[in-house]
Amino acid sequence: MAHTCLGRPPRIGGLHGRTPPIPDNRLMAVYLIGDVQGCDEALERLLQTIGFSASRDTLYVLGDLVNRGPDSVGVLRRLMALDGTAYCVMGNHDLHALAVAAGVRQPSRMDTLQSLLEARDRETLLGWLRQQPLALQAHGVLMVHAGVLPQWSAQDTLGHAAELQDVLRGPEGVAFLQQMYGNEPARWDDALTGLPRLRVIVNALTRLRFCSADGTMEFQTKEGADGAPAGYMPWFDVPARRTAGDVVAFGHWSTLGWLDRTDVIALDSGCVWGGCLSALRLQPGGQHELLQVPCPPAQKPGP
Ligand SMILES: [Mn+2]
Repeated sequence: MAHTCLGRPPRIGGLHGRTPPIPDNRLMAVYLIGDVQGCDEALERLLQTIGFSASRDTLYVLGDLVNRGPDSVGVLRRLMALDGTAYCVMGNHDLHALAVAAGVRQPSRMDTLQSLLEARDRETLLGWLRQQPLALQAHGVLMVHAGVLPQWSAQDTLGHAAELQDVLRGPEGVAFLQQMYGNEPARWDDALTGLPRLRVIVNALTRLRFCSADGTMEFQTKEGADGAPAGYMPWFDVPARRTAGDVVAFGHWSTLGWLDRTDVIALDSGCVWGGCLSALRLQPGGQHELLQVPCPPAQKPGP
């Protein structure tokens, strides 16, 4: 599965390797960045390419900061150092890293978390990761790692994310990480409580790709949008989903690639697979600007 950068040709540097000087008087910029997955060298190169200034610009990173790539420690240290400038949401790989570090989950064959687990500042890095939210709304964009269920408004999404976040940050956090894994229940119901409720929330926010018209989630299929199994569709194409009037940005879906619609922005362009790491510069009222750097493959697709 060879990936190419899917977006429009970058206007600054990037693929063509020509980086014109960034004028000092440029206005503050807001960027969304897709799945970094431990590719710190690519993240550093992307920040250089966009002329990122910590004193002027703001970054939003859409989850899966760690794992699969070679340098999760570097990514976490870099983003931690950008406190107040970079804002992150957690993805499934971030939660998996917390579960493995807590000793409640075995590492999987493709994990590259060992250097994080052995880092001298591991508790600081993991403690910081555990504090990251699962949804954010800023600059008119609702940000999650994977998806939003059709029954949820933007306000509901933030509320449900906060419920989960409170558990993860609290004394029950490790117990939840242990019980987090599982695909059931597959459908949201306002009446859900306890673990089943948290399961649906975590699965929607960090793993969702396809669901049915009634919001039943499907987790087997990892193909692009046209690979929907019978009766299912990409979550953002469910008719009358309650966030249809919002802008929702997400990552997680490398086979979907880069997508810029008026209602959804998808930014996982497969960095860790040898695709690109993408930044989207938000242009309020105008066309967003996509900036990408190509990445060496850190993983081969598994069987
Ligand atoms: Mn993911």
